[in-house]
Amino acid sequence: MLRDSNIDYALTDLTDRDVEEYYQGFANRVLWPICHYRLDLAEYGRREMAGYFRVNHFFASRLLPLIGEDDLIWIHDYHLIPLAAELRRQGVKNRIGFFLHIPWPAPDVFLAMPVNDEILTSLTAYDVLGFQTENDRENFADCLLRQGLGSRSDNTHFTVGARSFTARHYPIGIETEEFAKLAQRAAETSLHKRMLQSLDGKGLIIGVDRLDYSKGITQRIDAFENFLTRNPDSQRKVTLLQITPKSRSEVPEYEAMQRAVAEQAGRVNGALGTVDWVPIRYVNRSLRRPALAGLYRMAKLALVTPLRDGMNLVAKEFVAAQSEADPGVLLLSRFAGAAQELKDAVLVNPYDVEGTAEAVARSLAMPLEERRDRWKGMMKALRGNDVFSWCDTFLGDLSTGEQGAFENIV
Ligand code: GDG
Repeated sequence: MLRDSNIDYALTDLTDRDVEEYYQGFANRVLWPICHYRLDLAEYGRREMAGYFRVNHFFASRLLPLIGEDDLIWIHDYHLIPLAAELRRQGVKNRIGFFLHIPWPAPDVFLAMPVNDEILTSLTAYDVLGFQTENDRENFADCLLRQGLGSRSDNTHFTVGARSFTARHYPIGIETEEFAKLAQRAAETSLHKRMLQSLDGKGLIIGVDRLDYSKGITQRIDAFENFLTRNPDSQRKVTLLQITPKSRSEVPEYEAMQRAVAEQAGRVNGALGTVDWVPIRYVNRSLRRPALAGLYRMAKLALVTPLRDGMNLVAKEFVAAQSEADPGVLLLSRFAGAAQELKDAVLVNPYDVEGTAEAVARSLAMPLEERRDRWKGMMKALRGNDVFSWCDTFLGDLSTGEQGAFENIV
């Protein structure tokens, strides 16, 4: 057990086999691609599927002795979908909620996954299911009903046998005010001054994403190249800083992508760069949070163009980091959950490289008044739903309702 201020962390070890089958295997080579509409990348293996359920069973048995009678249990994300069903089997009657941070795909995609019934049935062991957007909740409901695994009395209430549960959307927020203050303070640091100096008057465009195929990084670089080629006057006037910390390097698709993005950035820089101007600065490692906040604030434009994203917190952080007097523009994929709330962003289809390039040109030329109007609209949304209200709303829903045994899972 590890204690940090008022939080106790219970830690447990996994074997190499567990990590390979459960985490790298089923979670990241089946569920992640399926939920991001990449059927082509999903690799099903019986061993990995069994590993996923086995490790969730193991987590449940480790958690069991720590659960108090009145505890609310809130489980997060796709690695842990079967955890409630495992806890129910071991006799837990507490209220249990689940929040899915990633998208829930359309039924034709989800139902292509071999163990889709087991995954859907496991979800019915929860009392409250949370999704990022209404679209995700509706996709989930369509899957459940299409498979005949439950019935629905209204938008949010579902019944499966003797049990009922609710499924709602709870768009996740950020610490809006704290992030804004962090960005304001960052403008005073020496890193910030050095960065400004190195830009030498050129406009900064920023992209920040974990290295992941769902984030649309290669399409974005194509769009930026297209923008520079069609707008030669902008060459030498802007620089794209793409910050892309490595992630999941043990999974082959990620390793290949690491090479592909570095080569692509190198090719664009070779083709368009000059002795004193580099179009793309590509940083393949993580920055400290205050530094990141300061860079967001310095940027005239953020390119947040995932092909599919549950929410995308970078979009929200970028907006919160802007100065009211001279805010930058957010160019946002309509396939990010954040697009449902940030309607004042410049919304793009990231698959449309030329359309995105045109939107870059429009955003860079946007008059101050329009930038301020859009920013105000987006800040209103971020203040109205920050991470604290997200948490309170979910836990409020989880704490109201009956405790009950789960009878359908055998
Ligand atoms: C999943 C869902 C959903 C990134 N680079 C650095 C850094 N970051 C931070 C960002 C942001 C976070 O990582 C990334 O969050 P996202 O939401 O953009 O994306 P995922 O990691 O894929 O998160 C997503 C999210 O869960 C929450 O529900 O929005 O849809 O996929 O906070 O700032 N932080 C630091 N240095 C970096 O270089 N310090």
